[in-house]
Amino acid sequence: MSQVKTLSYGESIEKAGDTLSRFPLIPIRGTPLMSLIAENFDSIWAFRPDPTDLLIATYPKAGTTWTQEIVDLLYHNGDAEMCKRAPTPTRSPFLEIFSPKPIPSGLDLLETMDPPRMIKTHLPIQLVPPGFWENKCKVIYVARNAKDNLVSYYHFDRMNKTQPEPGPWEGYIPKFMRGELAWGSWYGHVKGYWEEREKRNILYIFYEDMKENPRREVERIMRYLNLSLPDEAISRIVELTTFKSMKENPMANYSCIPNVIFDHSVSPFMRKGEVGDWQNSFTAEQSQLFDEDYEKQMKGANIPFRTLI
Ligand code: PPS
Repeated sequence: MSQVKTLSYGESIEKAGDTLSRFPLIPIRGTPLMSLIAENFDSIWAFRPDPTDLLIATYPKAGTTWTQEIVDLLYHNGDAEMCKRAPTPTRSPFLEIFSPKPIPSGLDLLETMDPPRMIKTHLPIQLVPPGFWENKCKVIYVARNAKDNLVSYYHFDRMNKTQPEPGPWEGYIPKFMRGELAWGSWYGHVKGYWEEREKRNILYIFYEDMKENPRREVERIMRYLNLSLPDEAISRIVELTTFKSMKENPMANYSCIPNVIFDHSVSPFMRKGEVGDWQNSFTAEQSQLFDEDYEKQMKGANIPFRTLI
């Protein structure tokens, strides 16, 4: 058996130790991606999913982990113990992630699993491997309003020691606006999936809706997956996926990733989980400049984002 399969995810990261660094971004068809992802992009593009596989797609920090947990619980009838069988990135591999060996890549992990698999991606729609569309896989896209998404990404880039240094907050906002962060433009990302949602049967949901009425959104996801769970199982899922429950759940809070990658003392992965937290970071002037640019970049898109609920 290879070393990849005998080490836990966390142990493999500890072993990779010195080879980890803040990887530079390299553009793939105009989208900046971490260098190891860019260098391996051909094998990512060639990935052939099973028709029963589910893709959970998001711009980074839009509610991926939350949705992964909801889906896993739906697949397992709300069985909390079953959903603690492994940490999130093992239960639901990250399609395009490549890290120094012996950390398994997303493709390595997927190879060891039987379908139906729950696959995470941050790729913009034009970079999603064509096999997903050819096999008519279901896709859940989670979108979060730009300002909260940006604040969350800023704190994540501070604590994730494999992504480029975020630098000071005031310089980070224009980088986001110009689409220079890892996985590129938020604006292009949310619009790309929105425009294709009907043609490609994508379930497009919003972080703010999940916060406002989690039960309604859990039921929406359940129906999309053609599942039908009893009321008490749905209530359990809502309870198990509150911010507080997930923050305390070692299999959902990313404490599985050692400090050499995620330094939770800089900023916890489960940071605040709120709508409107952007108001604590943006000055009035920053907010106005951001809004003016937003109007231009989102002109005609008509995506019903809410920055407050
Ligand atoms: S990643 O790294 O892209 O997969 O991150 P992602 O999971 O997409 O986003 C992380 C943010 O989602 C918040 N989060 C939640 N909010 C509400 N309820 C639940 N259950 C929940 N789980 C995760 C997490 O706290 C990050 O947002 P911020 O604003 O930074 O707190």
